Amino acid sequence: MKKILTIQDISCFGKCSITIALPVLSAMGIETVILPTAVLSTHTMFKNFVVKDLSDQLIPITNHWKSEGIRFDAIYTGYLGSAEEIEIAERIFEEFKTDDTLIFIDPVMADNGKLYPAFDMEYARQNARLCAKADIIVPNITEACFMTDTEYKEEYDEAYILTLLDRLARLGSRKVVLTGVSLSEGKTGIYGLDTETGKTFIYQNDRVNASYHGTGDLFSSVSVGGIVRGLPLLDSFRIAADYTARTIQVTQENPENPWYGVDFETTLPELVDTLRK
Ligand code: PXL
Repeated sequence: MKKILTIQDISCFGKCSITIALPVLSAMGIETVILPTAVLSTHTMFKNFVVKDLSDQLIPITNHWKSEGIRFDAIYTGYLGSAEEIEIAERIFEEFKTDDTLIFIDPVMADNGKLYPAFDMEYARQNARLCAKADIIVPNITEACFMTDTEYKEEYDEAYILTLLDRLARLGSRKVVLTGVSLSEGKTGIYGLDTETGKTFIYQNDRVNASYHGTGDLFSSVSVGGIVRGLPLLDSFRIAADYTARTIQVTQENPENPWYGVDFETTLPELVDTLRK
């Protein structure tokens, strides 16, 4: 069975990071190994959350895995929480990367033009350094701007996206994929660049007018799951984008109107059906 190691926090309540990656990747038929960087009572959009940092546990845990000869087909990082955890993630890549290990980085730190509460510019610079170690990075436009010192724009054209892709490519990842790119009214999607061939790729789906926490984690989990299952890159991103949009739509229709996370539990069987086709 394919194995993915995912390194991110556990937000006990709120549906994001590991509480999305683990169920989604498992449902996709992938053995999912978790390395929790911290335990939070909720994700950071709630007030008064409490956190237990687990940085000092990460190397002892991975040393044990190393001694057991455990290997991974991919390592997927998301929300890391501190500069120290970024450094530890780098060390883990060095320890576990083989020619067949995909390094997939979602440099979770910002959205809508702003850094998340826990982060500053130094963290953005560290994340940019981490991205050099990746095969694939999937920042949103805000994260790309922070990592490349580019002005954030709410309204932009294709030339702006191509400039961002070019600057991201210079960070060193083999493939760079911008998420949340909207190039026409009512559409959103991804715009990617393969830095080895110079070829760009694009997928746009219908935009659902709502934003929820954890949708980036959902998109990344399905994308890396598809790639590790052996699907072509663009098919993986297409399935992930469609599934994320569908899940937002279903969440919006839920009369309980959950604000803190998406109803991926409702749509997971549809994802599994899609993969069977
Ligand atoms: O969904 C990204 C994410 C993951 N983990 C924590 C977060 C966030 C976004 O804010 O707060 C703890």
